Amino acid sequence: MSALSRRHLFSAAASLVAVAAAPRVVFAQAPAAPAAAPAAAGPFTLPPLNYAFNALEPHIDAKTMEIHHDRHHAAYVANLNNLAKTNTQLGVSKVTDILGNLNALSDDIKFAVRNNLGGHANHTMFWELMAPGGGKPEGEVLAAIDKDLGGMEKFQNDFNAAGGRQFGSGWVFVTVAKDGKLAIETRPNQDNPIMDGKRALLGNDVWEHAYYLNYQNRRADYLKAWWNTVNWAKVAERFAAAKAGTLGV
Ligand code: MN3
Repeated sequence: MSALSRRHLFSAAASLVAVAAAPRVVFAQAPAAPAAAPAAAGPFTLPPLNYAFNALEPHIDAKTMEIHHDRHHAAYVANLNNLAKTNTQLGVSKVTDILGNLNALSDDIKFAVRNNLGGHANHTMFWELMAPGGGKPEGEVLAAIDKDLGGMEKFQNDFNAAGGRQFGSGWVFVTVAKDGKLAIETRPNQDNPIMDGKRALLGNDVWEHAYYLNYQNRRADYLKAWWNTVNWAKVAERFAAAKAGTLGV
């Protein structure tokens, strides 16, 4: 081999190394991306958990939290970013506006947006609604629970029963009307009350992926234990925002 071809070979090999190394450099500069679910390029991002995967134990185990957040929720986000490549308005409009007017979407993406943007909204709310240590409702939220839902004990029993009755996958919510009135309502799949002009004050995920590793078929036990994780300070914030008309997802 001549000196010239060796130089060519070396130069070609160096280019290959540079190309192969490029994505790794990008990853190294994005430490916020969870290892199990690299952030897809696009307008939608997976919100980070504000606590460790094991922070809600023994009520929700670390493995369930990790798979639920890093794989299930990440998949909704990745699907949305794929949809946004050819439907750029998706990444521009407010999530609440899109979910509140799904019929404005073209038929070829309506179903996928309903499921994936609904899932993104539901889970974004869900992670924030939980915190280690939980707490107790007080003030205006407690007063509304007493007035509209018959007090904490009846409310929790009715909420758990509604979650238990939801056939297959879905969510159990407390919806809040514009005048602040509360109601317990369920939705199938990843539907969210925004889709029919209401807002969720709080909600629990009763898909099997939310509890099956630890509770298997005992959804009732999961529903009962979940109350130990509820971040009531966040619920109070959502209640005030709902009444002010500024509540996000
Ligand atoms: Mn889920």
